[in-house]
Amino acid sequence: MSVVRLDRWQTLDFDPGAGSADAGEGWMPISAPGDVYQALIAAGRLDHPFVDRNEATAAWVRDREWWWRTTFVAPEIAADETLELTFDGLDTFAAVHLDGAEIGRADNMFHAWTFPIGDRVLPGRTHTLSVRFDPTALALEGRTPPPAWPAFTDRISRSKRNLMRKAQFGWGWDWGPDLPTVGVWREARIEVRPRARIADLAFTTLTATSDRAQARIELDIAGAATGLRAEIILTDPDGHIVFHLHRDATNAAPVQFDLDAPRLWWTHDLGDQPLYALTVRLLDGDRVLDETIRAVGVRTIALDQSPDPVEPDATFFTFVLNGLPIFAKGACWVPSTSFVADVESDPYDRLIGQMVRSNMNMIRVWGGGIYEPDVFYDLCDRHGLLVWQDFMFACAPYPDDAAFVASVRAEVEHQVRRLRHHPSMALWCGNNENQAIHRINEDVSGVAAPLPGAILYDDIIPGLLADLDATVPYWPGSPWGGRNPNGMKAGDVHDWTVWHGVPPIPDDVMSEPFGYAPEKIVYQRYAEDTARFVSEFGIQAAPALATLQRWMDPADLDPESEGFQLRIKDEAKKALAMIEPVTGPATTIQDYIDFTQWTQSQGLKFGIEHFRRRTPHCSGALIWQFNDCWPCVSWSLVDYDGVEKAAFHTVRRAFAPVLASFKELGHGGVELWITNDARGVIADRAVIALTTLAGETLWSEEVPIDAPSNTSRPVWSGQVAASADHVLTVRSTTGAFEANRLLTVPIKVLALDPSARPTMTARPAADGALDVEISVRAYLAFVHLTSDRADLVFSDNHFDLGAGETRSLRITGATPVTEADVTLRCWNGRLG
Ligand code: BMA
Repeated sequence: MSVVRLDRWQTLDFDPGAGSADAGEGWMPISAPGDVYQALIAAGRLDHPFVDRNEATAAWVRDREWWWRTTFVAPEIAADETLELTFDGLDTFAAVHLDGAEIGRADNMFHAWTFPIGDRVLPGRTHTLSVRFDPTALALEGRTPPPAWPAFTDRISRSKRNLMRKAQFGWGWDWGPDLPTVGVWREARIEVRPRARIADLAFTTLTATSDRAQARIELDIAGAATGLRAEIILTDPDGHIVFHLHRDATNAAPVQFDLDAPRLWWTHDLGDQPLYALTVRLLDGDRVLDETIRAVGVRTIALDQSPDPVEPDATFFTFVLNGLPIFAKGACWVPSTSFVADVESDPYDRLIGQMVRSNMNMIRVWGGGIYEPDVFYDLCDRHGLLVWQDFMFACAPYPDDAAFVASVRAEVEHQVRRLRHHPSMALWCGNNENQAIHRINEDVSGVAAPLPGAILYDDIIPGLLADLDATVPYWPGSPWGGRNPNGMKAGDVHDWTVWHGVPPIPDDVMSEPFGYAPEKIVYQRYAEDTARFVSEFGIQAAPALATLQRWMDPADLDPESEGFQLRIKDEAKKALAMIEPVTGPATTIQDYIDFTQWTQSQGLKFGIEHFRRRTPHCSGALIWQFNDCWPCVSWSLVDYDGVEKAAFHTVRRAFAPVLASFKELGHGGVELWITNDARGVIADRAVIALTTLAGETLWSEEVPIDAPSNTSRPVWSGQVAASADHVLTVRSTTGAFEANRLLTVPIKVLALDPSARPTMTARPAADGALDVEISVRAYLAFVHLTSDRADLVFSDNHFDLGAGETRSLRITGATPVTEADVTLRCWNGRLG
């Protein structure tokens, strides 16, 4: 087996229909994986579209015909071998040419394309390979998308995005720029391959307890002939062989076997992530013809949808890992850059580390982006994060003609075969919001109609999964389940009452009209949510000032400026309505950043605490959205430069395995709840105190805690009158949970001492880190450190401190951190 990687190319654009691989001047070097924006930026033909107001200046790129060309020397092949040209991804409408002759076409960026070329090349000779990418508008000329939906009509009819199997967000989203990519966006190679080969390999855990697991391996050997043998070896994480089999390669029967005392794979909050190595070889005597190695995990995953015995007419939606029901804590993932081919700089490692640090155990790969590369799922396996994987359809009706269905079939088969062995894979989901938006449109128009493309989620995808991966659960859409796809009695819910003003759907019908007046979208409305699993909820916040400064013209650093508005892809008035009751209006850019970040952090804290208190009736809270694809104002917790917003830290605390939270009951009634997602019983004593902001204790009480695993219960109740000068706190006497607090009034009316300032001492720690201690003499809110450096990692940040309290934290960075790198800020009636 030999491989020639095709990573060096040249690219050039032409008028549609006028291009060729040997015409034109000014061919630009480009590597594969890559896209034409990268080539244009490097060649100085395009200013970076993320900088200043440049996005629109790249609009011409999509209307050009793009050619890519490269050369290769054809390798020798033996009689029992073939020569194949494989593109792991072509984006999107492509005609592949070898020495000037077209050898095939592609029209789906979500699966690999392979072309046999053995008969077309001469070993040792240099050949030319070229790919023509047609403008999507030309490729789809004359075709009309299925009737679009009001909110999406404009974008869909302009781009026809739902007619093409191409990343949907690239055409612009309510957090993303309109920058559709073009190019060889995944690895391209020429491979000498044996005619007999390992075509497919599947590993499945059928049952698993700590004593014994049952596993199954399925092998598909193409061109298997008598005399060839298959060898299967499974080694445990210490390298010991736990299963070994030699058999005739023509034997296609699944191999089922037991593992004694298996090392089970868990999410990072519940246990370890042991990975076994599965090696399969195809042997001709001693000669290895083909070999496949996969890291696999032993675990079972199921979705409990049994009736909830406590809440009438409702059913659970609870992930069960190795027999243990879990509360899924996490966020939705969008592509980490608009330039999805940009694998080298993709910050997967950092972002997934941040998810783990924020106590998340599930990540939802949202259906308007891409199927992420292997490295993403490998990291989820290694770090103990479950993956909810949408298929790539979002917020649109889709075609169901034969050609489209065939293309989707090829895509689903490819992706499921690629991803199913990952122990992190927890759910296959048909699409994002297609059924739910369709239903809203039906309700608003009063006209019921079939959902275009429903056959994909109801028939085609589940049909393929029944063959390819029957053990990981399938869910037809997000949200889905029950009488209304977004109803709260069954399945999952996208709770967009807060922010978007989508009315709550207790069961079947919307409970009120749409609207986003401040009182309609206040974050306290999360308390009305009675969902089984909230797979989206979120509030927008601006990124840190330094992030905006890195990308924007200083003249645009004003919330009213046109340049700033270009960074807000949703309606700007929603943020203003959102912050109004909490912080009051923002006039400066710094206010806008602070007020939106504070509101986001307090709103998500409120929501998560509510959802977790509903354990076991609710068993999941996935925030919209974790990350950004460019520097913008969005719902993300981590901005494009990797800087954590205030909410990152409040979410981290609210997602901690053991949570103590206050629930306001109205009329001054308050309860303290303990939510325990950890594996053991929590036995503790909690101290509850009401203090003034100056630090006087009005009363305090100590209560015993005895919280079994996977429970949430009230442990105390009392009366606390709303006051601008009081704060209710709870702390653990054993350190079993993080301290928490309840402010009974919004921050804008909190009677903070305007002269109070936090003080900070800093000293260098090992490896260039900086240890910091922050103290206050009177209560201060929103105490935090900012930095111009995007590489800094704060072990803690963004907290309130009570009178006389001190908080210690560590800051690490790519290079040594000094006190001069950070600025200490707080809210003491104003921000400074
Ligand atoms: C949901 C998502 C996205 C969208 C987000 C914010 O509906 O599925 O499509 O970006 O809300 O509006």
